[in-house]
Amino acid sequence: MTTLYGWGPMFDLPGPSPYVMKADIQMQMLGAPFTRALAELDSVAKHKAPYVVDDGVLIEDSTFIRMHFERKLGKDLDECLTPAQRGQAWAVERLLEDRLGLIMVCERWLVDANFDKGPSQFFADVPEAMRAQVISEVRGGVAASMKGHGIGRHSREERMLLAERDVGAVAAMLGEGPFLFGAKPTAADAVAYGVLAACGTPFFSTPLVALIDAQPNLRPYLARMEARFVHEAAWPSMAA
Ligand SMILES: N[C@@H](CCC(=O)N[C@@H](CS)C(=O)NCC(=O)O)C(=O)O
Repeated sequence: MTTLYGWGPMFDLPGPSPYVMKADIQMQMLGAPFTRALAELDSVAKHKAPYVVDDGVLIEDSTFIRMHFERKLGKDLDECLTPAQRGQAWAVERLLEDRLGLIMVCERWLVDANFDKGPSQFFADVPEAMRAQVISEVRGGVAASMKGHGIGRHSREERMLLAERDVGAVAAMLGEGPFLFGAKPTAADAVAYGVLAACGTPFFSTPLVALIDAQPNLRPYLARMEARFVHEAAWPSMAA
């Protein structure tokens, strides 16, 4: 039995986490049968979602989840790619997850209005008497980690200059598609969907939305990925 742990629909998205959406889509691409359950971060060492329990074995981190199922099922999500395309796929994944994704985190966590309508919901179960203190500590931790990475040291305007280049690079790679490397979706499409959808949700007030809209091929691409891979009803209710 295989269970993917994460979160279901939030923020007008199939889920709040690009990494959970990526793992979900990649497991579908691999044909791995699985059920979905709400993450309990305190129960896992890395304290992050997604994680999977596969026949009693815990796998943490979306990339290790992909590797585990590729190995187990004897499949390769990038089998149709040339060696050069494999390199490009890995590079675009890193750009999306390790740069654009962090800019998206800054927009959600460091901009007060976005935090209040978005990530603050994660603390709804914290007793009211301690909620403000817990929020302040966790938000402070996110701000510190963004500073430590370096992205948090830029102004919001500077981050958007970088994001514009990132979004433009992915859109240029996609071209007429229909997927990043042609007719068949590959692992990088799952990553691109997760991060670009998270940047483009109109739920948040962020210049990232306009950057996505400025690329005429991106919304149709996201819609194509959704038509194939998004099954919102399959997550348990967040209130359960
Ligand atoms: N490298 C990880 C990143 C996962 C990640 O950052 N997950 C976030 C949600 S988007 C999380 O669980 N954060 C909780 C925490 O840091 O305490 C992966 O690819 O799975």
